[in-house]
Amino acid sequence: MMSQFQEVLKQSGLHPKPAGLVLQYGTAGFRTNAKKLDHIMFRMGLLATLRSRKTKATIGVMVTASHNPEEDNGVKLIDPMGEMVTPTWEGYATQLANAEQEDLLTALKDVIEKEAIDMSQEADVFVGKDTRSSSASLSQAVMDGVSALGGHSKDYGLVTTPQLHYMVCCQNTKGKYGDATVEGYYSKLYQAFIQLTKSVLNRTDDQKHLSVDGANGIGALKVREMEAHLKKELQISLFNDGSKGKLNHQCGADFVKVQQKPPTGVEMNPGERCCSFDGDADRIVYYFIDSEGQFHLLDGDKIATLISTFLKELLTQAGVDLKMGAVQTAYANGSSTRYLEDTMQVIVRCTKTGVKHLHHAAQEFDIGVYFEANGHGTVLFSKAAEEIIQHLAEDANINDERKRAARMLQNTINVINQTVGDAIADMLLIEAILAIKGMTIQQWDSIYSDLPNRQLKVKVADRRVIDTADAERRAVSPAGLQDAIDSLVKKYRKARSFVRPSGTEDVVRVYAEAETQESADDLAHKVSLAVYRLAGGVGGEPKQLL
Ligand code: G16
Repeated sequence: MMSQFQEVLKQSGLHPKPAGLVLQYGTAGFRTNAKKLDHIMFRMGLLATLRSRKTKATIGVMVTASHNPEEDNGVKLIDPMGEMVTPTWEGYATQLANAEQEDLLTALKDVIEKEAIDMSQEADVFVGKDTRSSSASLSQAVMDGVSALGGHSKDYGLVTTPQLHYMVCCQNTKGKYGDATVEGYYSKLYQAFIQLTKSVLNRTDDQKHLSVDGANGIGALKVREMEAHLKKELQISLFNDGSKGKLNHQCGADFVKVQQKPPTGVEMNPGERCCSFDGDADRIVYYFIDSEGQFHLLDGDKIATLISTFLKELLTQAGVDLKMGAVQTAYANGSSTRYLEDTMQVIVRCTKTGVKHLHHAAQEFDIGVYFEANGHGTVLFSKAAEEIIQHLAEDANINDERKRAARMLQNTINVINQTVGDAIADMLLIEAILAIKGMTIQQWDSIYSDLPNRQLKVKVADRRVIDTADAERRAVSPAGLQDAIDSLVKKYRKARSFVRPSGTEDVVRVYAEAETQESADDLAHKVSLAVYRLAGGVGGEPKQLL
């Protein structure tokens, strides 16, 4: 053990922490300019090794800054079942990240002591990275941290974030969830997709065609890899494949969702289905332009509605009574919440932003459909629900309709990545649902109409001055901010607005929705000004949208 600590001391000198730099484990791990992250990566390698010893399982470390610009990077830690690490360990991550160089060993020993970790235990860490130019050396720093503490790392190289979550889960369930290889991942997903769509006769090439914006990132590489498996049952035109454009620049799911316009670099014909991935392929949004050239976005809320409708119909056909719920955040469009609750009679929960929160809430249902409006989401099936469905699919005494529905539910379970939101898996599920229901993207879009909305960002000196409550729907500090928002909201019809500090970028996010786009834009602008004035805005007052 002594020599492990000596090795940590020696190696940490090669990954020094800039004195005084303080970073927080945010919505999805650490995230900032890549130049500030070398020591963080080394230390997360140390922490993942401890977590592996504590849980006696394989832990994942994904080097990515997802939707952020190319210059940034970040790290997401993955727990044994493929879920996010627990809040206590997020706290340790922050503690280790911020210990000054000379205090690192003390901070490390503190975690070992608090968690009573047996340092002679084996430790295994899976490491993956996105396509950012900084990712290679940063993932090496993670592996240096693992080896300094005597752990073993397995380098998966370039993978999407959800692929690494999947590998970790497969490894720790001893193959029950699938093979812990990229090939195993494709094979599980495409087999389920082919099973789901095989009963749909006479699909035209148009119906099988989908344009994918790969955000110039890892998702593009992986779509290419998977394409051959799909046997032309899905014909993909891939744009923004990274061959020329910059990662996430004017493209990708975040750009499309926030700007509410098509990405650059994608050829779009009226009525054609298109989708965008984000920088690490854990988010997806769909969209199309109509014959008048108008842009229509089908975001995470519309995806959740489509999937919930499909599952509910299958459950009815299969004749099983399982408790289904939907989980959203404050960003969910008011129309989507009303549709799910009033029309579909589905229980809806609202949590704080961050899939870790949604995932947790979704576990309370037999079937939990969780999606953030930004397109990050998946579906969770409880173990009991999976067993009921499996029994039914194998039951010789039920009629054909019930059996068919039960088998479809089984294949739906297999095409979904239950460990985390996954753009590729979600895309296959959505394509299968549209094919099975014989639905066009226009028909899907018309399930309900979104309330016009707007998202803005405000720069403040320290975004931590904003504190929120009620799943981020109310600001409790700074004083006067919520009152200002309340009195602004009253001036518009069907209006709602909230603000929250981002956990991935150094900004405060502002959301507003209202009956008209003009009102939503105006409200978002006025709330931004209130944030600027009351929360210490910097860099010039937010400008009115044109
Ligand atoms: C991450 C999280 C998402 C979250 C998003 C934005 O996404 O995984 O759950 O919605 O950040 O978070 P914030 O508003 O706090 O900046 P990704 O795709 O960037 O990893």
